[in-house]
Amino acid sequence: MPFDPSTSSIDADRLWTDLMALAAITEPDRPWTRRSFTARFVEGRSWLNSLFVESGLSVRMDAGGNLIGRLDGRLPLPPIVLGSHSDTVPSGGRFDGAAGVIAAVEVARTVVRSGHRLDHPLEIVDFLAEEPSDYGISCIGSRAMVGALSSEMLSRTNAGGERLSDAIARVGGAPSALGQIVPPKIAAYLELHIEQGRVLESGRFELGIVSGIVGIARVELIFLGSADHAGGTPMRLRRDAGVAAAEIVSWTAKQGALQANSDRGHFVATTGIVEILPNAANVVPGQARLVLDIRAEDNRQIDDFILLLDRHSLDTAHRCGVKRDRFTIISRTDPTRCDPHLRSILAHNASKLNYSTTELASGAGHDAAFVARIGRSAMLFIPCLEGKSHSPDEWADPDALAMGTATLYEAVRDLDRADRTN
Ligand code: HGY
Ligand code: MN
Ligand code: MN
Repeated sequence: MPFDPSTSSIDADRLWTDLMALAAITEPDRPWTRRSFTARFVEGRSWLNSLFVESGLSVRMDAGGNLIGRLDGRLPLPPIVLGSHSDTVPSGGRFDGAAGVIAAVEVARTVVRSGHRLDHPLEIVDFLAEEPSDYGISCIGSRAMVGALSSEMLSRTNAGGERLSDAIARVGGAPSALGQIVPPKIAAYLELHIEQGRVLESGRFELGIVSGIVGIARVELIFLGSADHAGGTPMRLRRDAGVAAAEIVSWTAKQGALQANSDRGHFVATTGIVEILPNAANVVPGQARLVLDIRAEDNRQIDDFILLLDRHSLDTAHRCGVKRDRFTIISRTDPTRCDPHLRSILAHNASKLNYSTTELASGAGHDAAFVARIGRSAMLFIPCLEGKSHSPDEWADPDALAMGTATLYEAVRDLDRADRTN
């Protein structure tokens, strides 16, 4: 069903125009790419800053590098917070993150246009670096906001040797203040996001109420063998790190499928990074580096998988005559349940607008998982075409974005009325 503008005061055309304008700020040769901490990202940030100001918001940057727009409320209450992220994966899409930030701005604009101020302040956050960054960590801004960005994380460097703390300062944060910050009090956090899966599309649901967000572990493995001449080295004398890597990639897919078919909820395992050195056609690979991404609703299932991977990768190294030089859990977030009260508010307001909804887990990680550590947090999904995301083919329908934004606006109004104490 198309979005019916007579049912909501949001401006669907303006919403779409702004989202496409932000999408246009991309590395020209790799649409759509706005990697955190790059000049393109900073250009997108400055565009957002102007949009926040134009929309009647006061703007600040917090110590963790999050861009925050604020509409004051009538009462001295903790803010209702909306947001997402404006950074992308390399060659990503136009909707992952950005749709949630622009929808939040449209909600704020609609509040201003209505002439009825909220009792609660309303804050719109563009969280810094939600995607896995060049410093090996994701959700940098939301971790910082809730006090979960450790000094060890801040000291990590990118390939160029820049420390994460210096990168945060470079984009306007104040990393040295992070040790003293007290996480902010919030009334609630709501994030609109594309589903990045196919449940809504295949079930023909207009919106999704997220029940929970998977936990994510990222594991780095390095195999060291011997780089040798591909022509002169007999097969039986090789110590081929590439073969060990290939075995782990294949094992991860098979073992991941087995785990996914157990009745322990959503489970996925991906070998997203495979680097072999020296990466030359006529050289037996002497080194291989893998980074695995393991996700589940059940934390114990992640633990079990890592244990199996540890054992299997040692056996594989032995069989291939190579050394397993590194097996490191580079990041780990726990599964997060979304707040039941907020889920019911989202569901109630979607049905008030006659939108069909279903509850579903999020296989993607989100800032909302960290914000849940400081307050009630929930997410609203809109469908995306064939579930595609993290790809230039990512697409969400303007009507879907409008329906999600209209629901977000009504939910904010509802929350504001209901929670005068909080
Ligand atoms: O990888 C994720 O789950 C998210 O899109 N950053
Ligand atoms: Mn993403
Ligand atoms: Mn995202």
